Amino acid sequence: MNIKLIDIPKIENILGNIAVIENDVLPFEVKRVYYLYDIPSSANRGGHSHIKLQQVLIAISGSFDVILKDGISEKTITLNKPDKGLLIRNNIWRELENFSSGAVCLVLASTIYNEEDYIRDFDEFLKSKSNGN
Ligand code: T46
Repeated sequence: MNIKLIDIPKIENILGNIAVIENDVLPFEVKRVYYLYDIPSSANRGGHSHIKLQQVLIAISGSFDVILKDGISEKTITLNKPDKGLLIRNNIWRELENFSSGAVCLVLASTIYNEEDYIRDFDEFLKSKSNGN
């Protein structure tokens, strides 16, 4: 599956750590940064794929599960470390669930927001995969 866990370089210190993301850490130029916060533990987010957008998800605080589907296989990745980024390439279905209290999901995205880039229907997603996407 076209996903990867990225190690974010960090400077460790007994007074607290610093994680630094410069352009060479990511395989794309960041065009947008957003974050999900105040998320009820029962929430299911995501439930879509992107046609072109690639992004990296980081659990800046707390933890949550990311369920990934590429039309053939399925993987669940638990994000719970601020120095690990989950790279999700385009044409991968994602669902986010099991948010801990205080979880914050930081997202670094390769494009600005465009609703036309979303596929929000799973059957449509499967159809697009069978068409070679
Ligand atoms: C993803 C997960 C992790 C905007 O207007 N601008 C934005 O940049 C975003 C991200 C969303 N929106 C609007 C669109 C919807 O009306 O906010 C509403 C909720 O967005 P969405 O349903 O896409 O939210 P999530 O949490 O399901 O998904 C978001 C990202 O869209 C998605 O790419 O992977 O976070």
